Amino acid sequence: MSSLWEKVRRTLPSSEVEFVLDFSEKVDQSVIFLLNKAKQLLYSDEKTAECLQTSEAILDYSWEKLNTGTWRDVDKEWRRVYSFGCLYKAASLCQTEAPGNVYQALKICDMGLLMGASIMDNILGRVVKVLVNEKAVKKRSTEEEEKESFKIKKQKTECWLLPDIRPDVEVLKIHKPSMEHFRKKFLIPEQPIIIEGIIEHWPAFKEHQWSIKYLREVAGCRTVPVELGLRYTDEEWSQTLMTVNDFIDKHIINQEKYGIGYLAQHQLFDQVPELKQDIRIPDYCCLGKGDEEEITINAWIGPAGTISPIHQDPQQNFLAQVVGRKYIRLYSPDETERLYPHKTQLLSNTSQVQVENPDLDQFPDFANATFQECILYPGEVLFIPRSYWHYVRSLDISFSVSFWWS
Ligand SMILES: O=C(O)CCC(=O)C(=O)O
Repeated sequence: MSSLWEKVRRTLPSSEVEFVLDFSEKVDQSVIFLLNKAKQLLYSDEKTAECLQTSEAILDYSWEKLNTGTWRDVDKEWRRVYSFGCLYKAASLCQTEAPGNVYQALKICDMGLLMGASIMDNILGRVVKVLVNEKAVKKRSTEEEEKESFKIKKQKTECWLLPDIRPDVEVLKIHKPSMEHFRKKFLIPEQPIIIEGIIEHWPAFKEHQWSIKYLREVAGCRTVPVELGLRYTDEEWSQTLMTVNDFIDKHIINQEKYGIGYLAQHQLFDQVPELKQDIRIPDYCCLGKGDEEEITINAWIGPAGTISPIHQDPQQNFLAQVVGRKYIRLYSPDETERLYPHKTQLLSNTSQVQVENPDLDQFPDFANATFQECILYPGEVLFIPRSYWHYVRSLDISFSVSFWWS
C-alpha cells in the first residue's frame, strides 16, 4: 500500500459499511449502482484501475447534469454525486504512486470543492490537507523566490496612472468609530466612509503577512477560477480554472505577455481555510439583520490595473484593503439614471460608462453625475452602502477582501 494512500485511507470511514451513500430518487438508479460499485472497488484496495474508470463514469454523468440549464436550477443531489465522483477519483489516484498523481488528485478535489456540494463532513477538504503536505507538492527554491521578488519590486516602481483626487469629493476617513456612531452617521443615512484602525490586528498584516510569496505557500498548487480580460463587460472577457501558481506566473508576474487576470471570488476562503484564518469579520457587521454565516466574503487578488466596472450590489459592503492601493469612485443610487445601466437583465446592475474614459457623446448626462472618490490604502476599510455604485481600479499588485452583509 502506498504511504500516500495509507494517509488518505485514514480520512475515509474505516469500513465499507460505515461509508454511507444516501441519495433521493432524483438520482438515477444506474448512477447509484455506479456509486456503490466504486465504493466496493475502493475498499477492495486492489482494483484501482477499475475504481478510477468507474469514478470517471460518475464524473461524466454528473458533469452533464451540472452543465444543463442554469446553475441555480441544478439539483444539490447532482452536486453531491459529483463530489463523490471526485472523492473516488482522487482516492484511486492516491493508491498508485505515479508521478503527477498527487497534483491530479489535488486538482480533482478542488473541482469537487468548487462545483460539488459538501459531503461526509468536508472529506474533500480533509483529503486536500493530506495532499498539500506531500513532499511531491513542489515548494519553490530560494533562487526562484529571489528572481520573483526582483520582478515584483520592479513592477512596484512602475507608475500606474495615479489619479488626482479632488479634495472636495474625497471620501472622508474616520478612526475606529463606536458602533453607535457608525450606525447613526453612516449605516442609517447610507453614507460611504473609510474606517481606519480596525483590521491591522489581522494575521494577514502580522504573522501571516499577505504577499505573493505567502499566497504561493498556502495555495500555490490549488485550482481556482480566474477572470481573464480587463473588464467583465468586455466581449473578450472569460473565466477559466488554473492553479494559483499559474495565475501568479502568468497574470501577475508576466501580465504584459499573458494579459490581465483577476482572482476575484467568494469560494477562496472556504477552499483555503488558512487564508480565512488570517482575516476577521468586522464587528460592525453585527449591526446587520443576518447571521454571520450569511456574510459573503470575497477575495480580490490581482496585478496593478485590474478594473471592476462601475456596478451596484444589493448588500452593504466593507471593502478591506490588505496589500497595495486601489482607486475607487462612488456614485449614490440617486445618480442611477446618469450612469446608464445596461439594459439586459444580467448586466442591469452595471453601468455602460467607462468611468475614467467616458464616451460623453453616447452618455452625456454622465458628466453631471456627482461622485465621491478615494485611494484606498492597506489597513483601510471602505464602507460601501448597499446599492451604491462603485468603480475600482487597482494601482499596485493588490489583495483585498470584501464582506457583503445585510
Ligand atoms: O475590488 C474590486 O475590484 C471590486 C470590489 C467590489 O466590487 C465589491 O467588493 O463589491
